[in-house]
Amino acid sequence: MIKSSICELLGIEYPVLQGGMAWIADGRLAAAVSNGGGLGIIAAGSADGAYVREQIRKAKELTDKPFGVNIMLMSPFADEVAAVAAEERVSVVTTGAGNPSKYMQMWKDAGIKVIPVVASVALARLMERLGASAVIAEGGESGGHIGELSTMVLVPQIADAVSLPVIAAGGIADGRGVAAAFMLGACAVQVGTRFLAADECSINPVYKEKIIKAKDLCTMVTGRRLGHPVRALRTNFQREYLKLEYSPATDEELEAFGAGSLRKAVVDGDNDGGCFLSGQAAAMVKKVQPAAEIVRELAEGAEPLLKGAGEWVR
Ligand code: TUI
Repeated sequence: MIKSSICELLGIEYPVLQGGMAWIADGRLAAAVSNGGGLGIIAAGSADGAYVREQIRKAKELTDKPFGVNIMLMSPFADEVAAVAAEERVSVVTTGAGNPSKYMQMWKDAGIKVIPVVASVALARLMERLGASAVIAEGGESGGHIGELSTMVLVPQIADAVSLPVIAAGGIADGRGVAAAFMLGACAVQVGTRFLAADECSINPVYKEKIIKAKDLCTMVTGRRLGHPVRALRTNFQREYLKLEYSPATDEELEAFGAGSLRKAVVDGDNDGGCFLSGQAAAMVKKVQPAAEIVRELAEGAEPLLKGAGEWVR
């Protein structure tokens, strides 16, 4: 059984967090992951406070285990959702796509453990100074909004820079990834893409099938021109978006082209107008299965590898 300081800190059985996937990670998925011994996380994405409160209450009905809420800091509703998380006194808040400094004191006053996603050493250091409980070092293999560095180089640098527990994310989809993350200095992992194929993940079946069928080169990054690089499955829509980025189209035209595309993927499974966010690990996701089974396979898959690591030393 893999145990680390994160298990005691968060009150969970396995050192596995589910990523806060916008439009996707709802109360149902979060509760299923938490019931499976990991930490489920509800994603606020660009939703308003009422939606997030509803999902928190749903999760509370479905589990008595701890779970978290992810605040996407570029959201126009970030202030509102940050307050809802504090009012509802969720166990954990994770943040993404920005610097959460202005909310830290409010969350800490509510007794919430704050775990920001960081994509740089500087932000990790700042978060430690402001009282974060841990940080998530998320590499560019991840789906959705990404930073510059890959998991392999980001995790050890963050682990060297702070004395907080470090949670590795980006490209982790099986026990090998978990074991590797521990070797890089992490004491837990955050996994998104593999949970897209959880039974309890309510995305359109078309999306799940695309993940299961994905091959190694099936993701690509768009959005660099507007300063928000995003990794998604390589579809005709993504190719068209990329073409537009390198055309004389205005920023407004570009934004209009992408508007609503996350919803179209998640809700409608719209092959032509949807943006199917996915990490590079999609090719390692082989089947749809219960979330609890995914949590267990991730943790138990790492055990023999970590135990057997001595084999390399003479
Ligand atoms: O946030 C994510 N992944 C996301 S958010 C999202 S919703 C979205 N919708 C439309 C356009 C863009 C996003 C989909 N996927 N992951 C966490 C993450 N945070 N990755 C990278 C970062 C990050 C990057 C820079 C965090 C902080 C940062 O620095 C901010 C600063 O001011 O220092």
